[in-house]
Amino acid sequence: MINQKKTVYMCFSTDVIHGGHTSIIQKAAELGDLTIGMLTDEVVASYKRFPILKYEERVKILESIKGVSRVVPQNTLSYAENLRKYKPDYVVHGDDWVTGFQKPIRDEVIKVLAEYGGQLIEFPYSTNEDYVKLELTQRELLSMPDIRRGRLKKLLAMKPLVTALEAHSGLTGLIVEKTTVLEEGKTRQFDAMWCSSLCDSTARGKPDIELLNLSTRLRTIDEIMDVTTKPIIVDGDTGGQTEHFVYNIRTLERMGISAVIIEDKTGLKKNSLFGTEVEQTQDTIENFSAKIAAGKAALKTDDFLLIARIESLILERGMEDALTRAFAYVDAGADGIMIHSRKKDPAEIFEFCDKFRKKNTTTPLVVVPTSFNSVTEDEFARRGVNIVIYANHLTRSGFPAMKKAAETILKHRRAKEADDMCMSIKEILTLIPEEY
Ligand code: SPV
Ligand code: MG
Repeated sequence: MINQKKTVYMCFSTDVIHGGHTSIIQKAAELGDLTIGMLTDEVVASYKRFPILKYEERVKILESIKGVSRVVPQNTLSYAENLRKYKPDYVVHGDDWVTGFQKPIRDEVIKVLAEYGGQLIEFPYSTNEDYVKLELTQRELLSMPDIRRGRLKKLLAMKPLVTALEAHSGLTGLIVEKTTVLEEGKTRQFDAMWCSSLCDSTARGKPDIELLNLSTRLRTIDEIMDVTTKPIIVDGDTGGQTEHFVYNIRTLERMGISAVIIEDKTGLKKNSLFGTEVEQTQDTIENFSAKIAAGKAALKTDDFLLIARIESLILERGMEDALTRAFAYVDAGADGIMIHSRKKDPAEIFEFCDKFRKKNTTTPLVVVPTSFNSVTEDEFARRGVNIVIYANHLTRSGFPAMKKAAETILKHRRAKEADDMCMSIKEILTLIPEEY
């Protein structure tokens, strides 16, 4: 019997409504007046996948479903805030969260409901193959160039700070795509992938001196794109000759990459983390600005970002030079500025950010904290940084592990002793599930 006095709460994130959703909504509505907590775009993007439809659109869809009284925002995966605010008699959910990564969320719901005598009602979760296929189709859609490309820009508008982790193969791409941690009712994932020149070169056993040609770099990127949906930022080295760069930037844009970062060096490029230990030449402001302007003019969409990377601090040319270049590159059309440093102490990075932000409050700022790695993301955000790139950590963590396994087998002349260092055969066989 319908009991209008009771109140019911459910949480939704979905942008693809199917019969499974409407059927649980009907069951919930039979228990009383139904409020839906709709997860905001930022939460959905950090726990599941980037929402195809924006929050406002998803709210409109849910509001139009029979049995839904109102839709309110839910700002975290945790229900606690909304439960304490609305004090529903019942929370309704499928029983699929009894185990798995949502279990802590469920435990907290039970605890908060107990504070005022509310009740959790769980209905059996039915997996319908068609619904699973529908979700897979949405994911595939997210990997399509036109949809993937604009996502970095959207994320920058949605979040104060976007994080990217290095990927140099399909497998490392999957790690960036899928790694999730749940902490205090919040999930965290990396927002984007960084296709590093250092890591792509290293994976191929080559030095990071702009030796890999574009076709080789594109092969890696294509391999990553094939199995992921997150936006990709490409390390474009110096961008090469301007006459070539105008073609190459269009290729990157057409592939569905979201941004390229080019550095203001010229001649034989060496990795920045060598600093002044090796000979490196910085481009003139005029030349590099002309390259930026030409690159921007070649683009066909508004979605793709051309980010200019300043090497003045790396090459010890001073703060004034770095700032002068930053403002010149923005004037030339750069969509973002990356400031690099190889000092452990973040003082010069902070000084640059503070001084840049005094004059420019909008252009996205990018940092690569390989050396100044003690700074937290919150601190970077406070300094006005918008993108943090962890540029080489899968390569640097994977290589020592592989080397150790190789040495252990050699030493013992058998593989038994290396087994503890390895994932099980069962795990490796099922690590990549067949999806077709
Ligand atoms: C890369 O990852 O290739 C970079 C960043 O360009 S750095 O290695 O710090 O120069
Ligand atoms: Mg590089």
